[in-house]
Amino acid sequence: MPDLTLFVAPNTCARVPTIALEEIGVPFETELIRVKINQQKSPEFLKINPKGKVPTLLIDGEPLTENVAILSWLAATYPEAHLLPETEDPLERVRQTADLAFFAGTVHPLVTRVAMPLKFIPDAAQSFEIVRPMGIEDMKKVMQMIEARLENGPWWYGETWSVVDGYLFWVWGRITGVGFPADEFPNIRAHHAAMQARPAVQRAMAREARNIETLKAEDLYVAPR
Ligand SMILES: N[C@@H](CCC(=O)N[C@@H](CS)C(=O)NCC(=O)O)C(=O)O
Repeated sequence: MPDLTLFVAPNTCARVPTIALEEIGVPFETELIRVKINQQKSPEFLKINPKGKVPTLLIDGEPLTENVAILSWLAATYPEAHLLPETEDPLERVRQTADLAFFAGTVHPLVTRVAMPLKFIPDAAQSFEIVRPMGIEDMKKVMQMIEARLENGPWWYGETWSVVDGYLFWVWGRITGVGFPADEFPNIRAHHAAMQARPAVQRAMAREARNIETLKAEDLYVAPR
């Protein structure tokens, strides 16, 4: 059994592989990165992940980066956890990769615009009055597509839960936490509630809550706003 350590920070997309690991039920450690002091850009961390990002998964001490890769590796290494629907068909398999890539490559950058507009324009008024509202409008179009897909839910793959649902869970929590209008999306709201009821998700969120407490005690917590 490989030794697994996941570098994480609260409220980030590292929540997705944390959920995946909790669903698998394998022992793993999380290593907290202190984003407020840019620990992800420290020389020590850049030796592990030169991109300076979480999540980063150490597998027997060797780093694997990028959510798409981490989640795909976990799904392939622990097939009994059914992180992705079983298939022998190469086309179906890459369609699953496309779904993960959609969240990583299309949805995640929109999350950044909605949730962290100061990354685009350091002026607070412009960030919150221009960048965020424009991001919300673009995000609505993506969420309308997801809302329609979940008509055949409750999950992304219908009756079958997958780690793609973990990705949607992180996105929805992140954007609604900063004012994205949830009312127009009843299927996604139901999806979120169903995710919150999963014991593995509760364990992942409890890990995150402990990390938030650690950061607060060090005065290093950056609350979403
Ligand atoms: N393409 C990467 C993106 C990872 C990413 O953007 N992580 C953010 C947190 S959600 C991060 O580490 N931000 C810190 C920084 O950019 O300094 C993936 O999908 O894993």
